[in-house]
Amino acid sequence: MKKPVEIAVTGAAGQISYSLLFRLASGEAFGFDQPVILRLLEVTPALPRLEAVIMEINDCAYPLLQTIITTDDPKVAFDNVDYVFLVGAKPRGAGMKRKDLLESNAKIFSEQGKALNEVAKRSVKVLITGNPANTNALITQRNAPDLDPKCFSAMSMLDHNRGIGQLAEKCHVRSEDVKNMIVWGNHSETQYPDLNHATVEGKSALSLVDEDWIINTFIPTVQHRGGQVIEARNGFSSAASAASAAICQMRSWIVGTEINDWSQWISMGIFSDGSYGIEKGLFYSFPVTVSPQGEVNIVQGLEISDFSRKKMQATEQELKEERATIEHLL
Ligand code: NAX
Repeated sequence: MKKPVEIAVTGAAGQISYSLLFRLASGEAFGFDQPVILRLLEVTPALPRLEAVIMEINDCAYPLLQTIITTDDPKVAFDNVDYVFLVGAKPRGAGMKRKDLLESNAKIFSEQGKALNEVAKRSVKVLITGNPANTNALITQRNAPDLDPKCFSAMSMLDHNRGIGQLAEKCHVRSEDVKNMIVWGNHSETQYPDLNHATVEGKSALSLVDEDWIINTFIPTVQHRGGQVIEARNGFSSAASAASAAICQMRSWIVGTEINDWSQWISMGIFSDGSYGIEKGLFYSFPVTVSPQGEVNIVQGLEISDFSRKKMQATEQELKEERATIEHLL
């Protein structure tokens, strides 16, 4: 029997976690021979609601699940932890300005960054899903100066998978026939889903779909998909697909992209090293490959058109503006 891995999830009583926790406990994310310990963080008023989720997890009798720890203290949740899903965040309330949302989440993620810095394993992998995910990743990382910036990534996998889904549907193929999708930039409506390097059954995507569809249908559909889901679900945001994407991104980060069925490249919001002229230190979504040892490498040498360059710069600019809003908390 392998030694258990310790997995922390924040926002554990929320919508995304209601899908995520069961899949983590079943072995889907870390392997069907890998025992797990779940360390669940919630705000104090939500702890009773979390108890209901735990009752249901226990009722599944998952063989790999060793222990569940629940807490409202980040230092308890992150103690010696191997993997962290930062899902919990404050939602945008009615009439709330984006600046206020950024600030209130910045406080949450700076506290959690400090706790990770103090108590997490030095090899920890932290996936930030709570919005605004890229800027929350920046805040978490900057508040954890003793951890390697490579320990952090912001979730782009949902946008990446949305792009694959749209292209597969358009070309009447299975999602596994689509390779080398890219989402550049911020997890927001400025993100740039890029088909210039994508292939469908080995053929260039550009030879199968026309420019008008890419510009007027594909790009806006992927950019605004989150809003469409909220409208269709009467105000509730994507949950099961977000949990699925979190598992895809974390699993790819652990086992590497070579053995993935769904893509050779994935998109990850990572600490920019300056590739493609993107400012160093921003958490920006790049196309990456991951080695079987978990080393993330930005795909280099891609030809970037003028159209793409403008889109990549617009989403970079938004990230700089978000950073300026919360600069005092870094
Ligand atoms: P919910 O509002 O259902 O759940 C959030 C949970 O977080 C709540 O139970 C709340 O009590 C908890 N929470 C708040 N502050 C906390 C803190 N300081 N410590 C621990 N827990 C805390 O939201 P849900 O639908 O689960 O979405 C969670 C986050 O994911 C949101 O910020 C949402 O915008 C974001 N998303 C990100 C996506 C991405 O691709 N990066 C896509 C889906 C989703 O929109």
